[in-house]
Amino acid sequence: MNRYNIGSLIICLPLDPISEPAMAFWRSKKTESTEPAGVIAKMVSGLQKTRRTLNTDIRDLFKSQGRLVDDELLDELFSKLIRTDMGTGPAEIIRDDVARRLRGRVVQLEEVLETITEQTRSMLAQESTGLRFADSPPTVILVVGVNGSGKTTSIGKLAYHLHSTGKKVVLGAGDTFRAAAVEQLTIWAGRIGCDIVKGNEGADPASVAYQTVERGVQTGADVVIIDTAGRLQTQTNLMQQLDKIRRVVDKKIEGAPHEVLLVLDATSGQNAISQAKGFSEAAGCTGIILAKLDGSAKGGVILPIREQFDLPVKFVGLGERVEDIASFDADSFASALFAE
Ligand SMILES: Nc1nc2c(ncn2[C@@H]2O[C@H](COP(=O)(O)OP(=O)(O)OP(=O)(O)O)[C@@H](O)[C@H]2O)c(=O)[nH]1
Ligand SMILES: [Mg+2]
Repeated sequence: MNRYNIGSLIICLPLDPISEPAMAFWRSKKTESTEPAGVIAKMVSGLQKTRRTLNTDIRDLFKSQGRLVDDELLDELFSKLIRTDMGTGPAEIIRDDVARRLRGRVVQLEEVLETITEQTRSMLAQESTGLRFADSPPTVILVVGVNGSGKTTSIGKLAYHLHSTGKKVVLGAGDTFRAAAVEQLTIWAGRIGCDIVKGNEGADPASVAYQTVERGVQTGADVVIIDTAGRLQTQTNLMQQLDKIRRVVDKKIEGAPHEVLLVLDATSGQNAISQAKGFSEAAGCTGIILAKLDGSAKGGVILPIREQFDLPVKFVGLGERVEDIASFDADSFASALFAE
């Protein structure tokens, strides 16, 4: 049986300090939420920069006595929305929804925010979140993306949380281009206390991947996570290398890898979209980790990603510490984006 949810893994996360107004928003708007408080709090905290841009901008459009929703306001709202890198498509959908519901009325900021949040929530909704675990362990996860997007750090954070919920994890240092990459993953493995399989510098990444899965099987691991070197989606030979890794892993366990997670850097804004385009098919991606949301004022980029690709966002990266990862939840995300 497939299990899709690792929500419990997140519950144990320590909370970041959250501003009282932000939490008050949650208490008033999200009383129906079934999400653990940890996820909500982390989203609110991680989306601080994006929210600050949006809120200051949108708030500026309203006077204390409210404002008439007319073409002028709708145009201004549109230009504020696209500053978060959500792109024109989603910004148009949100603007048109506000027009449909509120045009011709004098409204307060809160009412517009509520409408926008609701629309964003439905645009972000996705069927599956969490990891897709194999019917019988080990579950094999391959992690891919461009240079510096946050692959190795995301692996460390994910492994830490899986490990802390009692899962036995083996890491594979499949980035054999640089000795430093192997070292970086080795440090994470040491910190977590999990097993790691390394090849020599320059070794075939596919053979490291194979050995890692083999180790996972031999040691009764629950999850095997394989790191890969950063590459551009346009580098055909390197994209083929990912294909080889997948084939080799499938030879060891039929149906593996069970997840191919594409790590996108939220600070790269619209570039993240071309990366998703290039990787999603060529690398057979099954989901996205959107890293560095905490450092980005462009968290809105998640909307075109959800709109254009049939790929669920599985996790969001919210910092560099081991606990700075949260499973993606559309409700929490949308509300955190527009929280006051
Ligand atoms: N603020 C913040 N920084 C992050 C996050 N994830 C990764 N980083 C930082 O981004 C930088 C690159 O992260 P890596 O994990 O090394 O990225 P990578 O994709 O493995 O890089 P290559 O292996 O060189 O392709 C590091 O300085 C990380 O600490 C995040 O969620 N938030
Ligand atoms: Mg790396």
